[in-house]
Order: sequence, then C-alpha cells, then structure tokens
Amino acid sequence: MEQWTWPPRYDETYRPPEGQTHWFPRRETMPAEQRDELIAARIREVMAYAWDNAPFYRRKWDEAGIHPSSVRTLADFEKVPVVRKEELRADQAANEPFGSYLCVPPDQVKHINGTSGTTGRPTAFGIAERDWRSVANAHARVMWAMGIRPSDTVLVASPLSLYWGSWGAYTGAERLGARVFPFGAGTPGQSARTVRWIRQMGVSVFYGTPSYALRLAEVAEDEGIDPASLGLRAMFFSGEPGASIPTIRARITGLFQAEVYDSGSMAEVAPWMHLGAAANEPGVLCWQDLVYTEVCDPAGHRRVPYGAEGTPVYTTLERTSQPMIRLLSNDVTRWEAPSAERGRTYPFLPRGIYGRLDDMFTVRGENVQPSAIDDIVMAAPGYGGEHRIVISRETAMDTLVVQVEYDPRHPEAALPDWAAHISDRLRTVLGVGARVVPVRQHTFDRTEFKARRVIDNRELLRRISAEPLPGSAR
Ligand code: 8LH
Repeated sequence: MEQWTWPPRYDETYRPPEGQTHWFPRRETMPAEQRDELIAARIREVMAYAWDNAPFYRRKWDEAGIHPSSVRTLADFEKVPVVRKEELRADQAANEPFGSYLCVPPDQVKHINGTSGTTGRPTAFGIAERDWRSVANAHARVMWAMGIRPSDTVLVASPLSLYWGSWGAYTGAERLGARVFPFGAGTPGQSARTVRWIRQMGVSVFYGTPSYALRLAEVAEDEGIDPASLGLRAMFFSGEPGASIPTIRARITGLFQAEVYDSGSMAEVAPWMHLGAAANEPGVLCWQDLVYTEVCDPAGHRRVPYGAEGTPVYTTLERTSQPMIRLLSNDVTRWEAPSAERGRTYPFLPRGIYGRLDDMFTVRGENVQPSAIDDIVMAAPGYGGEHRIVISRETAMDTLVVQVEYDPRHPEAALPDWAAHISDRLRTVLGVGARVVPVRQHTFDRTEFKARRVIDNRELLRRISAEPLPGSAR
C-alpha cells in the first residue's frame, strides 16, 4: 500500500511482490514536475512544523525575514538560509543534549546516534520511534531498488556504534524482510573472521565502505581465499567516494564478481540512502520525495542548472524529531535532469559524490579532488593496495607527492618507469605535476572504515608559522 503523508505513516505489513521493480511505483515514477509540486507543498508543512516546534529554526528564519507561509514554490525555497554543521554543534552545546532543533519532547527520543567526534564537539542524533520507522521503510525501499530481496542475507560490515550508516542499513534490511547479519567492523582481527563468516552464513549482500571491501579482499587473499569465491551477489556502499569512482568500482567488481551500488549522504540527514543507486552502474539517484536534494552554488546556495557541478543541500521531508532544512553538505557532485529512461524520475548524480570542498586542494593553480588521484593511481597495473597524497610547501609553491605501494611481484628495476608512468597520467588527466614515490606493500595502514589518504603538510607549516617564537612578545 503506497503512502506519502505528513507526518509520515507507513503500513509496516506492506511489501511488493518479489518480481516488482519498484517498492512505491507512483512515488518513484511520477513526472518530476508533478512531484516537485507535491514537494513544495510538503516543504511548507515541514517548515511550519519546524517553526512551531524548533526555536532554532524560528530564530534563524526570523533573522532572515522568512516565514514558512512565504515559501510557496521551490523557487521561494532557494531563499531559505542554509544550515551549517557548526550551527547544529553550537546549538547543541547551548541546548543539551539534542539542541533546540529537536521538535519532539525529549522522552520521545528512542534511539541515539552521533558523530564520532574525532574532530570538534560530537553531535548527537535523537531519533523518535516514528523517524526510526520512516528510515527503515525508506531504506527498505531504496535497497529493494538495488535488487535486495527477503531471500538475501545482508552483512553489515561497518561499525555498529554511533555510526548511523550501519544502523540505516540494518533497519532497512530488516524491514525489507531479509536476514540481517550485524557483524560490524573495526575490532582487531575481525576482518579474517568476517571472511570466514561470509562463507559460513551464506551472506549474499555486503554493506560497508569501499575501502573496507578492498581491505577484506586483501585479507581473503592472504588467507588463500579468492574473494570471488565468497559468493557475494551484491555490495552496496556509503560513507566515502568509491562505488562511483571508475577504478575503485572496477577493482571491487573484479575482485568479488558482485554487483556494486553506491548510496549515502550525511548522518545528520536520515534516511541517508536518499542518494541511492537503482542499477548496477555508477552514480546515484536523488530520491526527492524522501529528502529534497538541491545541488547548489557553494557561495550563494542557489541551485545550479542540471549538468553543472555544485554542493548538495538537503531537506528532510519525513523527519519529525530533528528535521534538517537546507543543510549544507560541503560535498561536491554534478547532477543531471530526471529521465524516465532510468526507470525512476529522479535527478541523477552520474559520478556520485566525488569530493568535499574542504578536501579539495590547489596545486599550481589547479583544483584537485583527492578521489581523482585515487582513480588514476589505483588503475596502475602493479598497484600494491594503498597510497598517500602528501601536499607540502617547500618554497612559495605547493608541491604534490604521491607515495604509492607497489605489488611485490613488480620487478624493482622497473619501478622508476612505473612511477614516471603514473606521474604522466596525473599530469595528463589532472593537469598537475606530481612526484610519484614507489613504496613497499603494507607501508600504510589499511582502514576498516573511511580512508584518509591526504597528508597536508601545509597545515603543519601554517600552524608553526602562527605560533609565537619562544621568548617573543605576544
Ligand atoms: C560519501 C558518500 C558516498 C557519505 N560517496 N562520499 O553512510 C552514509 C552516512 C551515514 C555517512 O557517511 O555520514 P557521515 O559519517 O556523517 O559522513 C558524511 C560524509 O561522508 C558526506 O558529507 C560525504 O563527504 C561522505 N560520504 N556517503 C561519497 N556515497
């Protein structure tokens, strides 16, 4: 039974027949313009709700001279100021524990998740039962589009603690009627056990980060097991660029012989699978009736035309406990107009999310996304499994060094040529000169979660230059 109401209400007994492609055919295939009209009406409801229940939004919109009743169209909505993650953090610090954007009485919060808080103050996500159910229903729907069915066993192979990603996959798989295996990740020695359990339990679907899939393949091979023999049929990913980055995608597909699906946005925005693939190909659809996604100009926060690059801004349309209304992601993507040929009339991000504005760096005038370097380096025959991107400033110019592990089967005498070849590719494709330094395999740590490959030595330099010299006057 297909529903689309505010506040959201779902028939928990509903599930489409196995052979049906769409969970909710009408919501997924209606003409995009017709959906946009319904979205504009839903946004008014969501904004009115936030105005009535969240001092955070009332204050913010009051200052901007905006009242929900003045937002009649999606064009009006572009004028609503964006919310930044720092604002949410500051508001939570002032209004413990969930912030003044919590729209339900605190005793209705039934689940707590959060950011890991490795940098800055962690943010708590307070999730009411209604929202937990909406997320389960939404994720089941997107996972259905990935071809996941009740007969599947879904392995959740990312940390099962504060990280929303794992719980979204878990609750979606459960709602869909699949068998869920919450194995987690991140405990020492766990990867070898994961490989064994995948086989023993007949796991057919894997969820985790692309980096972890590559790590798992290495561990399997170390144990003499061909990753392709593990029997995975499909793998869906979130958390970092990879599943839509050609080389990484090709490596994963080649190693596991499985279908690969990309998904994911931000933990503040749940359902986070509102960016989710519906075909075994790179890219994600923006499931606009769940979370309205606008790809915007990073300076003015107005939507860029289809075909252009920008940063996603998200508005939850089903979230009642902590609605996010125009949350700025600072990620980078390019979007394409909806096309019925894709089977769902949602805008499309052909390369998924391929970077972050704050990870982008400039070397000799060229803007570079680390994922573009990953794509080139990992395609090199003889790539040894990890690399690091080091940006330094030796003189007045930034320099780029890429340290690349090589496969031990690669003859050492051929390494200078090998490095020169990668360096040439970087120059041709990205327009940047980089020194490529071959290093032995396993020089760098592997991750079971999200990879961090950029080492920005300029930061260090900036910090040192900002510190007063010993004995100098302040
Ligand atoms: C991505 C992707 C992706 C996230 N492609 N970059 O798992 C999804 C959610 C729960 C998540 O990872 O949330 P978290 O920890 O807040 O991180 C959000 C950031 O992760 C996001 O801003 C992106 O930079 C990145 N990300 N999914 C590329 N499929």
